[in-house]
Amino acid sequence: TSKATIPFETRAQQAPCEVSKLLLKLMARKKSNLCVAVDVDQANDLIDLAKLLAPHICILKTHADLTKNFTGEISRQLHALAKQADFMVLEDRKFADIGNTVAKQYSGGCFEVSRWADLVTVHSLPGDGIVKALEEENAKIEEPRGCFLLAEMSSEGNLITTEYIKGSTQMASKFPKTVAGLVCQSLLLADQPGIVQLTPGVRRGEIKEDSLGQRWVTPEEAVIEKGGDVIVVGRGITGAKCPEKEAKLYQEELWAAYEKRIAI
Ligand code: 5IU
Repeated sequence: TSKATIPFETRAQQAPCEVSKLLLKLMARKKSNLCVAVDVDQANDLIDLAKLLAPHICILKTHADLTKNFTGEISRQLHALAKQADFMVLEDRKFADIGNTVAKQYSGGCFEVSRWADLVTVHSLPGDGIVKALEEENAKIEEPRGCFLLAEMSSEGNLITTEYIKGSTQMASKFPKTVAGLVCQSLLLADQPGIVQLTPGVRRGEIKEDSLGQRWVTPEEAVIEKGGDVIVVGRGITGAKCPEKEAKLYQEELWAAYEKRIAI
């Protein structure tokens, strides 16, 4: 049976990756498969939005490098809020260098990502060393940590091929403790219930693309047709008049789609 029709609670029991297990349990407990991409310019807006959106999300996704004043104090606040309000933090860093460099970018530098992000995104392009680097760094941290490997992208004209996708899924299978899931646009590794599928490019309404190659599908398409477990919504929520109300709408619609999917 495909993982798409197995409830998150059941999948949690079968997940070899600790963060994946915790995430799947969190989603079931909170009835939320919504991840909001909070791509905002100012760190204080990031914290304000995190507080507002907290009840509706399973993951808050950051891009620390596009937010001004993203200091150690901000990351500590975010981390504390995540624990208190029961969500996870995903830094969408898309690491893409050799392992030795990524280890330093992940644990050190100006953001010290491994201190505060439960999860990070990483390109499979450089090969196994990049995941090995994260695995070694994670061994130094007490809290569980994991990553999402990029298998597919939502953007028009991206260079990812079927061979590349296959290579990424094989890499994910090689590091079951560290790889919590895949960022993808279709159901992959359907026989591995612990591999959580993160699907960006989702927006309610009539707008289907932006001027820079992003493509959006509806919440229901993302969950049912593409097999997305955690759905990433950015501007659909952060650009709304009332982000909190909008987040609630997305949460309800996404959860209903998930319930429909597991009933199939
Ligand atoms: N994101 C994508 N597509 C991808 C990957 C990441 O949109 O294939 I990998 C990120 C970029 C942005 C968020 O932070 O997800 C989507 O935001 P919008 O819903 O505003 O397009």
